[in-house]
Amino acid sequence: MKSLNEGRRAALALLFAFALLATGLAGCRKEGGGGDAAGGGGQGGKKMRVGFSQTETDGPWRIAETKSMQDEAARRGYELVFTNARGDTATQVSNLEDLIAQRVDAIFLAPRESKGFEGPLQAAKEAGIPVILIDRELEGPRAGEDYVTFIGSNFVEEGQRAGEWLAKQTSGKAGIVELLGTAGSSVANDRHQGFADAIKAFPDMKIIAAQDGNFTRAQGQKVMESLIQAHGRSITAVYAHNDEMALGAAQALRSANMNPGKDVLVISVDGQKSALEAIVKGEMNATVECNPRFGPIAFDTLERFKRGEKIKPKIINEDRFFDSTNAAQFVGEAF
Ligand code: GYE
Repeated sequence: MKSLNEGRRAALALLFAFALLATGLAGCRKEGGGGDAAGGGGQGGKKMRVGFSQTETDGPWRIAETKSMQDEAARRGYELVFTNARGDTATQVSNLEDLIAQRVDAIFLAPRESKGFEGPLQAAKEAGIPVILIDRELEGPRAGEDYVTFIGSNFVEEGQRAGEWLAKQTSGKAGIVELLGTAGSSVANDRHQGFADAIKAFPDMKIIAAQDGNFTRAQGQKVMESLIQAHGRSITAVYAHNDEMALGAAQALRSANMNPGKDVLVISVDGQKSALEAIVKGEMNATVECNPRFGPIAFDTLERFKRGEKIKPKIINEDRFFDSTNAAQFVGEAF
């Protein structure tokens, strides 16, 4: 009996010691400023450090994406280590190597191109750093194996919606200039594919020329100027893979006295404020939304992953469609 009592006492003492330790730890966490509720508090109260590898910072879409990630990190008490690849895939690979060497707790990656990231993904895996893809996809590496998941839009569907809209507006007859996004990006491939599929059934819808405008306004304008020289009035529609290129093309059309929005229909993707304004003015016709505000869903997903929840291989954003019927209504909330 005696020895049993002694055993009980020892067990109680142990429990008490654990309880003390637990309250002590909880106190520590609060001091760290993060804590479980905020999500940013790591073990021992340290702020979680999360890397964000951005492709470039040009244009409203990238600016809105970066801001959304920074705002959400701050709101939840994370430290966001931001890197900018300045539109160069090799730079982005070395940015990732730096983030891994710094031992960040997780990485959000917006990959410029769909290939060439096998090395850093492998290194991240070996270092035990989870990687979440946002906004663009990779070809080859597998979700749940080489990275956690992809969060973004369905780019094939965006292209399809643009193609279907144009087919309807033109009753299946158009001479189309297609301005392509960054060569080698999953977005450019998929937005082209979806559009091509949608117009396939219309023999009088022809892509007269498809050229790389690298998602920038300046390049969109320049490419459009030379295509106007080459094809003139046989161009009746422009499909641009993003609004910036569409706005550049609209400028080139105006300079050539070809009315964008009227003589030449202009449709693109993104839904940025200046595009919606152009639609309201009748200088552009429509844009398929591609939401750049990744912060909340990106951090939610990271926190779910950290809690051990099962994460789907793809998390697809719902996108809207803007044209003259609703652009004015949404211009205020656009980026
Ligand atoms: O449409 C474009 C940006 O990767 C989905 O890249 C993104 C695209 C977006 O530069 O404007």
